[in-house]
Amino acid sequence: STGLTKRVVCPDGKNTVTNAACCPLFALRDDLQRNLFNNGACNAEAHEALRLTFHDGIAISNKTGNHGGADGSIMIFDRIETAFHPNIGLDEVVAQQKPIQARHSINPADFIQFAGALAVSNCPGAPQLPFFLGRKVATAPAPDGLVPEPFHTVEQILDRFADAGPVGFEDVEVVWALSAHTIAAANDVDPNTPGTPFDSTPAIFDTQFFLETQLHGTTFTGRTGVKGEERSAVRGEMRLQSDHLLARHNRTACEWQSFVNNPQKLHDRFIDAWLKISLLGQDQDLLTDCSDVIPVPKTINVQATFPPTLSNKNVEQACADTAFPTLASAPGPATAVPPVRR
Ligand code: HEB
Ligand code: CA
Repeated sequence: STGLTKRVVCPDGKNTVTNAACCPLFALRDDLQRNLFNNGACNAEAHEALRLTFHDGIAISNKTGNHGGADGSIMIFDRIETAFHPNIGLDEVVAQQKPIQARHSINPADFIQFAGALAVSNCPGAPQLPFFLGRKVATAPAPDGLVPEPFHTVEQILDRFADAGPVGFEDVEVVWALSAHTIAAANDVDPNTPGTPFDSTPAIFDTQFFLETQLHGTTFTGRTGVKGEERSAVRGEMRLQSDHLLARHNRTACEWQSFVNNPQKLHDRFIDAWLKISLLGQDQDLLTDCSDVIPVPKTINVQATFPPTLSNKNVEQACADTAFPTLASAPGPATAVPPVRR
């Protein structure tokens, strides 16, 4: 081997790829960037595209023979699946994405995962996610009950992930996958306060989510007593009960804490966990690696920082093995995190 990868020039005359089968993805990429992601932004639609990859992929169960997974069923049978409670809000996302899928030669299963990988690349600090082309598509909708809910217990959530696919997910992999909530907001948990983010930096793929969920909660941004919600430490932010509990449970707390101020680990593990989700129910060996169509995200150089007025003394230490890292606090008085606007 020469150590060099051969590249082919696509029919468009400007893009090069390692596999010619990936060439049509450039036109799709441009279409998505322009017409869904507001010219390559880490916007609400980008966040939602990532959420959709998870809700399509995770709907597979070892108990019932591993049918489904990342097979596009949530888009093909959208009237059925977007009516499932945990998929609340995804009807709008599918409605936005479907016409774009329809005008390109890509099936819904590949489209969902491609849009998600592209979406993440728009968020500064994110890893470049891999994308594989050639999924087989769903012939039936997924059954209800396979997508985790924010009011589920840690045991329920870990059991569900362990049951997803023939191999399933280990406890630590569930934590890795939840890095996604660093670029996320809730629209429907409390519909009175749409766009309430899970960390103070929903447009940046940083480690603030893991830090901020470990702080003592003091406030609800919207209503009090919403099912699946816990107090957050920062005004304007939402803490899901599931994230709160995973940050504190003895099966997951040390892994959770290990991501705080560790962007390299965040990258490496999120690539692994997300790739696994994106291939659930599929055979990777039958797919074509088109990862080189996904742009390299902008890099960031930030230290994890306690929000203004908060510090190490506000940490609810849950990992028994290792102390929480000592970090600086952002200066000034407490401020509210603004909502993510659509
Ligand atoms: Fe998630 C969001 C839950 C996992 C991604 N989440 C979200 C929400 C909820 C949840 C409730 C909100 C919705 C509304 O809108 O309201 N998750 C959850 C749970 C779990 C999860 C329970 C398990 C534990 N995620 C996850 C994963 C992923 C995700 C794994 C991927 C990978 N999410 C997500 C995102 C978001 C969410 C991206 C955001 C969206 C927006 O922003 O819109
Ligand atoms: Ca963030």
